[in-house]
Amino acid sequence: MGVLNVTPDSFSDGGQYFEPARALERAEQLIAEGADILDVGGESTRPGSAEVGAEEEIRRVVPLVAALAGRVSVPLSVDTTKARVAREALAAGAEIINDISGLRFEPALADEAARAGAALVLMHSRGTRETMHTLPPVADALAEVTESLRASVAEAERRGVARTRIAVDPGIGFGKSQEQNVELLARLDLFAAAFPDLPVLVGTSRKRFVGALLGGAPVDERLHGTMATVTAAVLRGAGVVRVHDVRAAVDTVRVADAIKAAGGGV
Ligand code: HH2
Repeated sequence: MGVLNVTPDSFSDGGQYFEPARALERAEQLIAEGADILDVGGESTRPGSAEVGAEEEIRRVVPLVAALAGRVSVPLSVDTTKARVAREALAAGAEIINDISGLRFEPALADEAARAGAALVLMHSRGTRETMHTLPPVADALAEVTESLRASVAEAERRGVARTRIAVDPGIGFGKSQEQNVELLARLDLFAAAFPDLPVLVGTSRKRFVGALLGGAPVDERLHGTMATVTAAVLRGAGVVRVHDVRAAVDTVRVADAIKAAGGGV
């Protein structure tokens, strides 16, 4: 899954693809590099980022989704927590909604996914937009992530989303300590085993915990570290990896998949 942030302030690519023509060009580049899904985001979730109203998010995301839907063959995902944005994006041709709140912010988002027969990614996070990066970490991250996402999956199904249309994501970097981010990757097989029938999505790309493991590497020096996390995630059961650097990730996943197929997985 290739990331296409059409925001002025995303932590690693903010402002770069805010212009519609640049965004289309970038989308085509990500597909040429081998992305199987594009994830379009109109609101940054990085610590300290500004909240965007539904109108503005729709203005950023929906025309791009409509333009892409007519041009590309890969499924389009929209990274949003808002039911209205989801509705309009699905009407414009998106097929997947990626909700970093796991339906905690606007449970009605699941109604939109259900109505459209869309797929739904439920990511674990805690707290509100304002507090999710500053809450003290819980004692047992794996238990918290698993229990919370069980509730998210149940809510989605209660609102009519078919279980076969749901994927789960432990939400690396969202309200977890440095150690917990590493631990969640190390124990991803246990997380995957808690949802044996659902695909697991993992997003580690260029995140701060990778920089910290590399002694404080800035965002543009986290590529190799990110690919190590992609390898670990694939070997432990991730079915989808959300990345900015698609070219590198495609090669990494191909090799990791081969090692896994030869019995090297967990
Ligand atoms: N991480 C980010 C955003 N959306 N969605 C899922 N499913 N999983 C993730 O780990 C995830 C996500 C944060 O990264 P990014 O989009 O690069 O930055 P920003 O939130 O600043 O736009």
